[in-house]
Amino acid sequence: MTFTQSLLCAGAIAFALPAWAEISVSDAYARVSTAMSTSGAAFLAIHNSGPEEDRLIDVKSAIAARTELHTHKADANGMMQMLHVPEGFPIPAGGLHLLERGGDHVMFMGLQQRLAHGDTVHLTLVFEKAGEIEIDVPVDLERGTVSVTGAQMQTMQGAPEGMAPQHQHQN
Ligand SMILES: [Cu+2]
Repeated sequence: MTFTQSLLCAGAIAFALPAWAEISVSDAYARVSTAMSTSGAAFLAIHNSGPEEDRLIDVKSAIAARTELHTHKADANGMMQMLHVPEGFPIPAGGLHLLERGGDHVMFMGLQQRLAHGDTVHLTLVFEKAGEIEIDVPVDLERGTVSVTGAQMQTMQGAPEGMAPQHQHQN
């Protein structure tokens, strides 16, 4: 056993599992609607195996002027609009929260590089309790819309004209 492994074992015995170890991310991918897009989005599933709720409160990346937590909401006319959600999203104890097409998502605004299929986006997720978790997100332009909310959004929205141009990304 190495010195580092000994330290890790000692830590695990002395303390309860730290909050960062209870948060995990799966199925992350990012996309842009066209090769020339100046904005894009990332989607992922966040799992919380701990006994307490946590909250995704911010997100950071170096690839865009602004990286924000967004959601979609229907306005009075049934048009889907994207909104910045500064308070973030709760990750329930022993549960998961999905960031998915047509729903909550990570938004890249003012992309400083073109994103192509197969590229990797480095993303920092900031949690209230778990702190910062860094992940590498593959750009996947071939992923279809499979979620129920995504399908509903397509139906309600009809055409993508409902979105402000600087906000537009394909869902
Ligand atoms: Cu958005």
